[in-house]
Amino acid sequence: MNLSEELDKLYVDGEKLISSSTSEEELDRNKNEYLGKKGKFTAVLKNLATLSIEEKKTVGQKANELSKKLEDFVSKTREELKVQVFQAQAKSERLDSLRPLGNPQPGTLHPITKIQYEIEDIFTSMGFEIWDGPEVETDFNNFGALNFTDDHPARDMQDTFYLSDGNVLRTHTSAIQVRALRKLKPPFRIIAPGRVFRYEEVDASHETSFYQIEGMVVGKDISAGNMIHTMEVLLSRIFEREIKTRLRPGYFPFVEPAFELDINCLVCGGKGCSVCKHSGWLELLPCGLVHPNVFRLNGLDPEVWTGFAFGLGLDRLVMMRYGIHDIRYFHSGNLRFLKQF
Ligand code: FA5
Repeated sequence: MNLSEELDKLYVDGEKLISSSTSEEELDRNKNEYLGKKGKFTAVLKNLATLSIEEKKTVGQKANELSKKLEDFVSKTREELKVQVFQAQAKSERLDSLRPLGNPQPGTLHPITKIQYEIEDIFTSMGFEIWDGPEVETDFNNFGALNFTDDHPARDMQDTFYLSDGNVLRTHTSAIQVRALRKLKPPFRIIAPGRVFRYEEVDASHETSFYQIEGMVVGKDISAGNMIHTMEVLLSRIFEREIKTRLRPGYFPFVEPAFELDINCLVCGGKGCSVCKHSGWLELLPCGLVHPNVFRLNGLDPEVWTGFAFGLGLDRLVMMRYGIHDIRYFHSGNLRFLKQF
């Protein structure tokens, strides 16, 4: 066999081996056997030295053509292999959208969210609008506009997280009263649920971050009687049973007179426990008639307008509703706790 015939045979054998490859790795190995530095084509070309100049030219050209042709064949085979691998993968990994999921773990609403939604429904059915405000508030909206003067001792009633820019993490949802008073034209009724923050020592009924629902009604001739009636409607609809409450005088710079509405502890039935600090009663719903200074500070005439406001402690209400004996469960992320609701 002369060199030219040898090249023809090499090509045919090479093509055969290459087309038998079943993976890209195998293809690379087979390609190397023929076209690599130590491959069979290179070996043949080393024998060119033994030929005449004329033959060198024709055989050299042929060797170049055939090795180029084999390169093309390798590329074509590589593309075909890719398609085959993809098709096999697509077949074995097919998504069956109708296959049952096995053991799905659906989420549930957090008990605080659930009761918040219930309270929103109760109040919207009484014609209240739902308001919102930011958790980072100005000192003025959180305190100043609510009749807390700069040196007012009541500022210390709520231990405040101050931010370096002079703003505060709101200590109560009463800051949203201010926003409503400045935006809405009376008469109006709003509730404003939200998260509030205080630098407090944590125990069974105190958290550093908890939830309140603010309520405010502004109109003409609004009385303490209207306020107490609204509180009673709320509590009877939330608890769906007879509950004992008591009204005590309270103190807040933004309402006058101010009241504390306490609820007979439903965790211990009034006998005394860690939630009610063994008193049988729990502070739940401070409220009062809007102080004339609050109207003045927010651009309304106290000779014309009257109103009441309240600030419900939502976490504590939820504790009473479900008999939860420690407020720290709410932020615990404990699934066994959360799945009960
Ligand atoms: C206030 O925050 C007033 N802004 C409420 C108010 C609004 C009064 C409108 C009058 C008119 P107080 O600091 O008492 O008040 O908090 C209100 C309620 O939030 C409490 O009755 C209690 O239920 C709840 N609360 C207070 N501190 C905490 C705490 N650290 N953890 C959980 N709940 C709390």
